[in-house]
Amino acid sequence: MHEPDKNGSISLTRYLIEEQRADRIGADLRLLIEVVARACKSISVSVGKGALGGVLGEAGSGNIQGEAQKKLDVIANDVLLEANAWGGHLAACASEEMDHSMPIPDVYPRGNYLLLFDPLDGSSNIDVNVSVGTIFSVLRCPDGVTNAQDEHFLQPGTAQVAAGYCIYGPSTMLVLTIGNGTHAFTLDREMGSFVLTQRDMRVPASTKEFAINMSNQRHWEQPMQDYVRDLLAGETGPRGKNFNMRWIASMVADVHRILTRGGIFIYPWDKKDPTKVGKLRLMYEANPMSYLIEQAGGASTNGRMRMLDVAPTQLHQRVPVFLGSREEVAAATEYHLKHDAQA
Ligand code: P6P
Repeated sequence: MHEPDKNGSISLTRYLIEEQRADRIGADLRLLIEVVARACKSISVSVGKGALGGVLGEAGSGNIQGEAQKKLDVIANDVLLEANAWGGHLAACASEEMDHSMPIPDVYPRGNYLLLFDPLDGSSNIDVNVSVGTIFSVLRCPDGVTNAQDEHFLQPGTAQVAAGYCIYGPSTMLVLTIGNGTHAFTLDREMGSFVLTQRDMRVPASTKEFAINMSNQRHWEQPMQDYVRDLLAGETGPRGKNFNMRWIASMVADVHRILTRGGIFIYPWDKKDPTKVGKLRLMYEANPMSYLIEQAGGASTNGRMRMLDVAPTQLHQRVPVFLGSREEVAAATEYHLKHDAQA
C-alpha cells in the first residue's frame, strides 16, 4: 500500500518503487518511466517559456503525416530521443515526428522495451496558448530481436505494459497506467518532482457531455450522423437527456477532462480524405489513451470493436476513435453496429 511521506505526499519515484516491490513492474520499466517523466519536465519548461523562449511558430520542416512541424514538435522529439538513448532500458523508439522507428545507437546498452510517442500532441494550439501534451506507449521488444524495426512495433493495444500522457496546462500533470489503475501526478516545480494527486481516476459510466469537431458533420458516415442527430435532439429525442459540448482540439486536454469528469471523445472517419481511416493515430495516440481510459473504468472503440484489440498493420496508421464514459461509448458504437447489420 502506498503510504504518504511525512509531508503527506507520494512522489512518482516512490509510487513506482512500491509497484516494483509489489512485483507489478520490473526495475527496467520503472527506470524507463522515470526517464520519460524527466523528459516531460524538460518539455514543460520549454512549453512554459512561450514567446520568451523563442520556441513558438513553425520549424520550417514537415513530418510523415504531411503536417508542418512546430519548433516545439522538434524540440520535444529531440528531448525524448536524447533522454532515452543512453538510459539502457529501450531497444528502439518510434515517434509521430519520425518516418520510421529508430533503434537505440550501438554505443549505448539496449533494453527490452519499445517506446512510442507523440512528443507534442495538439501543437497547433501552442501559438494560441492552449494546453498541449506528450503521449507515450510502452511495448515489450519481441524475444530474440536485437535490432528492432517498424514491424516489431505492430502489436495490439492489449500488449502495452505502460501508457501515459503529460499535459502542459495551468499545471503540468503526468497521467500514467502500468496496468494497475490510472493515476495522476502533478509537477511540484519547487521540488522538481511529480507528486501523486489523483489515485485511481474513475470515468463516470454515463455522461451528458460530448467532444466532437462538428464542422466535419457533412463528411461523416450515416450512423455517425444519426448518433449526433439524436445527441442534439436532447431530452425531446430518443436519448431522453440534454447534452453539452466541449472541443479543445487538443486530444490530451479533451481526454484529461473526460478522465476527470466523464464524457465521450469522438474523432470519426470522414470522407474528406477517404484514404485516411480517421485523423488520429493508433499506435501512439489511440492505444495509450484507450489503455488509460479502460484502466479508469471507461471504454474505447473504433466505432465497431474494442480499440485495444485492433491489429495494427502500419506504424503510423490512423483509426476512428470513440472513447470515454463506457455507457456512452457503447451507445455510439451500437449505432454503427446496427447500421452494419442492416447493410
Ligand atoms: P481538428 C491535434 O492536431 C490532434 O491531433 C488532436 O490532439 C486533436 O484531438 C485533433 O487533432 C483536433 O483535430 O480537426 O479538430 O483540428
